[in-house]
Amino acid sequence: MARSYPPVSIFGAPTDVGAGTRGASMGPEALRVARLGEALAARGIDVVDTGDVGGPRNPWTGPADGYRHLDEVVAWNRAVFDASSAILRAGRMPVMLGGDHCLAIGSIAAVADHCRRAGKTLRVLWLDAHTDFNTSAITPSGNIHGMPVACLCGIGPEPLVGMGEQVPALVPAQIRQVGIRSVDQDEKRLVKEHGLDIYDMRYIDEAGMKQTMEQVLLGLGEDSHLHVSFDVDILDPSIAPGTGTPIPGGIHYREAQLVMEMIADSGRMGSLDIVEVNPALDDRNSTAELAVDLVESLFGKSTLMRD
Ligand code: B3U
Ligand code: MN
Ligand code: MN
Repeated sequence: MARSYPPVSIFGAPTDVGAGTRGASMGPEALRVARLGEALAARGIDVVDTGDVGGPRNPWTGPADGYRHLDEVVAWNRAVFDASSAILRAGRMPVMLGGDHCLAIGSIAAVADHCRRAGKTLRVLWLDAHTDFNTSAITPSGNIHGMPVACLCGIGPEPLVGMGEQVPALVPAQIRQVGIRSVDQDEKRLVKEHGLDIYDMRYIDEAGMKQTMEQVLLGLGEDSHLHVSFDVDILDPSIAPGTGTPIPGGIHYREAQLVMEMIADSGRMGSLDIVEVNPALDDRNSTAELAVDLVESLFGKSTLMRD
């Protein structure tokens, strides 16, 4: 049976201010060139592309007090927060095209406020090679794309932690992380301390992706809003080379399709980030094309005749 989807509003946040490698700022255009909007429209979804939000240029300076480009990261996240909030208020599903993963602070803070207003229970599915749970005290890089999950859980600088009305935006029990295989030494201690629910590559290898995703999606109900934050570096670099911090040993094509298909089957996805696509490192836009292929599955396209 075909599932019907709420209307979708795509917007881009073309910046790499949170990253340590330049180029994710070109991600939104790469996803458009790969025909993301057209692919969703072809599935019968009401989709509009509202264009890009704006923000400061990347000054490409070093870290200060443990943060690189903090002011710029705050400005971009405010723009993302405002765009996501407006889309949610209009009763549409925001699809944020990054940009680097620091932008999920703004998108998820907006979703957290929306869920509180709407009486919905928010669950965040963080698809990533990294836990992104660093702080200024323990970061090896100062890059804020390594910190968004900590900021959303209330650990971080005030302007990022207090992006929305609900502070902190999330508690760790709302988050599921899948595909993890790169966690810094002190970050490991912190994720354990805060009890993050992590399905790392070893878990996936042992349990298989079907059981992993059953576990991840357990407990979602009528009143659940599932936010999917899709960092393309969850994918193995052999199939997704166009990303700034590729880590070997990632999930492969069929596993990735199953992740997306099982999320689609849950029927609970209410918002989405697609981040860390870096065309400067890509092989003829193949990573953006793969991301679009996977997002089609996320919106119910099935390899067999189930849709
Ligand atoms: N954990 C490292 C690397 C990193 C995190 N997220 C990305 N890279 N994309 C750091 O710099 O925090
Ligand atoms: Mn990430
Ligand atoms: Mn990552």
